[in-house]
Amino acid sequence: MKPRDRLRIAMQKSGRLTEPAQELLARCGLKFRQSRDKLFCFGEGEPVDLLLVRDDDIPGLIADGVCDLGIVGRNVLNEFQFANPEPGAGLAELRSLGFGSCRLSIALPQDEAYDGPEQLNGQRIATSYPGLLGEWLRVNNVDAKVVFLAGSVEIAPRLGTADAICDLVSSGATLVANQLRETAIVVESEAVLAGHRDLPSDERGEIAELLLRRLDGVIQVRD
Ligand code: PRT
Ligand code: ZN
Repeated sequence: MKPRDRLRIAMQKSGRLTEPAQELLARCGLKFRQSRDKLFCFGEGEPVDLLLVRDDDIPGLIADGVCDLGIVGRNVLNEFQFANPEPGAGLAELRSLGFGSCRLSIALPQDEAYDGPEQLNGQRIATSYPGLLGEWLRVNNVDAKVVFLAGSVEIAPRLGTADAICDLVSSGATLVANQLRETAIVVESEAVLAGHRDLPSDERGEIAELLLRRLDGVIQVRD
């Protein structure tokens, strides 16, 4: 890969995190010119560029060195780290950003009582987060079957393909609409700035440090 002298930040192209991430970078004094393909935004002023991608691709792009930093949900970052322990180990949550709050939770059909994790023994749990759920099951000593679904996880119990689900929840309205009840929190999530545990040792590292300082200022003012 060609060496880069400009810092590259990956963020979600279109979704819940897009607008707040753009706003945050603007408050850090960064300005970008959008390219026609909308994949790449060239930074004006500072040597910082943006790559606009699906959120799920962000940890892998950082691990592969295509980007230096990324704005992504902790749920996505941690899932990558559990599913890919080798490249994932080099990644770290550098800052929590205070937006995109949600939780990855286990939910059961509304009419089922819940007395604790052991109740999930032998159950089928549908999720898009097999790494995080697997870790929670291991820590809680539960022997359950993880059923991977890429989307529409909340309908699995009604379809009979799973007994419970493990999915993202914010207001809880989706669970209620699907006659489900939140029973255990696996991860409390929000948007985070992800990057390599060690910042690059060249000019990009210096720019990253400057950005982190500005970010701390912005976060402090907001809190
Ligand atoms: O296209 P791309 O892959 O980039 O987008 P995406 O569809 O995978 O992601 P997107 O935009 O839906 O979410 C991006 C990130 O926002 C997630 O990874 C989380 O970190 C965060 N986030 C915050 C949420 C929610 N809140 C949330 N409520 N992500 C998803 N949801 C879902 C939830 O699973 C439920 O199905 O929204 C639905 C409504 O939630 P309730 O509880 O308010 O009903
Ligand atoms: Zn996604």
